[in-house]
Amino acid sequence: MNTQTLRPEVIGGFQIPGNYIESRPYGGGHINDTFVAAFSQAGTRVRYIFQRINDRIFTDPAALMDNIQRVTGEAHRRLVAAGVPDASRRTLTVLPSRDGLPYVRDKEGKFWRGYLFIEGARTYDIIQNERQAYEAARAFGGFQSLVASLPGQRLHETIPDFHNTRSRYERLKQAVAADAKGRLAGVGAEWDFIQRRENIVDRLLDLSAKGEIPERVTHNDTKLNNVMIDDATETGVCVIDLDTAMPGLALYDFGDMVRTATSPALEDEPDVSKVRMQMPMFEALVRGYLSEAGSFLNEAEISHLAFSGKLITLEIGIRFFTDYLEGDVYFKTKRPDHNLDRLRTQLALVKSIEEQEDAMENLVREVAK
Ligand code: ADP
Ligand code: GN1
Ligand code: MG
Repeated sequence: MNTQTLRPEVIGGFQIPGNYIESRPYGGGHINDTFVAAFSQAGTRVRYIFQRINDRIFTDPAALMDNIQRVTGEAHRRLVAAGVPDASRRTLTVLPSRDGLPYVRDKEGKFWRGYLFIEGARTYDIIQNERQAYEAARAFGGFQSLVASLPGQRLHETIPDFHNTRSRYERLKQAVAADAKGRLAGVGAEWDFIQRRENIVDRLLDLSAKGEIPERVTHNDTKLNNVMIDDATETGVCVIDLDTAMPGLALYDFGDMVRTATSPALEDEPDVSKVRMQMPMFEALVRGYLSEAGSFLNEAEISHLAFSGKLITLEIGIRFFTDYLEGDVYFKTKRPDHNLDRLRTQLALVKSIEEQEDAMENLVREVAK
């Protein structure tokens, strides 16, 4: 639940024509507080999204919004240049404040941003069919393609070492050693499972250090529910949640799609027997992603697509585990063992991927030919 409300002083700080009608909390993200607000513009009801940026997690919200403005501005320019008629529905549009800034600050100094509301589309927490998997992956690949040659300085790192799996592992080790909430006794099997896989945490970092896989502008949070799917055409219309759009590896983005769009179970499903990597969904992800990204990815990237799914699933499992041991201070939780349930689904998915990894790799080779 949002603990915040959207106050008039915040709404009034944005340049929006017409009259404010109403607002309510919206969406189910783990980090920010999101609201939808309706305005009357000469009799037409128009909606906007407002978000309070979590400044405990994003310590430099102005730099973050600078990234988002640059990325969405570039995407919009490229879409218009390509003759796409509905460019403002294909990328987020940041609302300017009355001072011309990409955010408004409230009385407590908290940062709020506004976006045009993408109408006629929605996000999904569970993948419904192969078509959706294809479309979601195509949209995230398309996003990488749109920002591939972003002009100007390197983007700010809004969270340093965000996908540094080694440092995520080391932080978990510290949380295990501290066992601040006395929770370790109940999760020994999970800790063993992760320790047995320490040998994979450096693999992409090593390839990157050797220059075999390049740094790119990536999204870094390519959950299925961060892409809006059109209600009528079922195409992936717009990639959202750009807080972590920054320098990264293309494989982090593909890996998080495998994590969130191949299993028929929710990320926090308490019954882990429902969790599994479904090959038809994986195939659709590979085809959709390569339809956009195939032209710029190198061979090392393509040959690690299957591996990236396993790695990122393990990495996010490590993060849920760390948060569980530290007392649920990072991810929003709705029940006492919420992070534990999340941890267990991730490990079940890693296991399912391992059981099918050879077949996944063969499939990538076939499709990439
Ligand atoms: P979080 O970082 O908390 O996950 P998101 O940016 O993903 O927040 O937004 C939460 C939800 O709000 C999304 O899943 C989506 O349903 C909705 N949403 C976000 N931005 C828009 C938008 N511009 N238009 C319509 N819906 C949006
Ligand atoms: C968070 O904001 P949201 O819910 O899209 C998290 C991601 C995790 C994800 C796990 C900034 O994403 O890194 O993969 O939860 N975002 C941040 O569901 O930490
Ligand atoms: Mg989100």
